[in-house]
Amino acid sequence: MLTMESQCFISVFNFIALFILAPNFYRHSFLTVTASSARTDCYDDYGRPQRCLPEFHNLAYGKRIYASHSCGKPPRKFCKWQLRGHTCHVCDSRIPSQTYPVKYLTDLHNQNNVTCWQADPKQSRENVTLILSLGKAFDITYISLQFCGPRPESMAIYKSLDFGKSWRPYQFYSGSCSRVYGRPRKAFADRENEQEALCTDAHLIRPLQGGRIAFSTLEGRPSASDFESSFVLQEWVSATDIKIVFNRISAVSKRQEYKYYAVSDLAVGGRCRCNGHAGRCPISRDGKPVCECKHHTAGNNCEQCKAFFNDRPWRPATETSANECVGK
Ligand SMILES: [Ca+2]
Repeated sequence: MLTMESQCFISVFNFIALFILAPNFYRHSFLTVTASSARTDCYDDYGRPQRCLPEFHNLAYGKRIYASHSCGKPPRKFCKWQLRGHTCHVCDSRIPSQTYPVKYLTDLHNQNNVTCWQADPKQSRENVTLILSLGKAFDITYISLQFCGPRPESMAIYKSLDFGKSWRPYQFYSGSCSRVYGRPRKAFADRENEQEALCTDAHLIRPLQGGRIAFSTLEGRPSASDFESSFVLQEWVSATDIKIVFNRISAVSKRQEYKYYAVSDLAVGGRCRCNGHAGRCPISRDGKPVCECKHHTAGNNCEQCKAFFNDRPWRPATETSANECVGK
């Protein structure tokens, strides 16, 4: 079992890796949602209330992911191109060394021992879906996928704010944005519609195999530099569930055994949403995370004042004011 510190290190390490692998990554999202305000103490040394936030984590690490498809039943041959030609193997769920289960998406990502989840090559003509359920609202900074097979030609990321009842698009990736998703190819959102899901083909750099696709929630959003006063973007980064749908595989070969979705690491960077009123978000008895609300606040996300502390309206804490609830 990994300690909290090592998990934290892994998430930070992953994020540094993202900076290296995705040079376009918008650093502001990291600074705004993570580093600049990483204070877990809700009161200062003099007992005065101050904004506090739970720690930043890779929220997918060790979590059970739902996958609509996995290979192995029945056993199926698959092949991959490598530096010295190609190699072929069999995915067979009856033989442990030849399985590619969904747990390999969120295990410890070790470059020297890469473990991959895989869909069946035959299933890759269908839409293949992955879902991460977080159990409560979280503020999401990035979502990234490290591929061990061909990258998808078309892929969409969605988020839910109501535990999977409804989904809203977060980002589209496609070689033909308008034809597949009915959206223009676009790198920046308009100021009038900052919650617009954008579409890009930047993920189709050759070779089409392996590599990482990383989505930063605030990249290309005009108000990202003023995140604290942008209610629209605060809502935009918030999610209870994340869904990834692979719609079309890249054509690395005409043969079926070369066309399959395979991912070695799904990482979702973010922190528990407590509106600046909790520094901790432990797992409750029912297995779901809950904000440990301070500043006389209450609720799943500390989104209301505690009973008898309603002398002024509830507000989220900001960098300059804790906006604590006040009572008699
Ligand atoms: Ca893995």
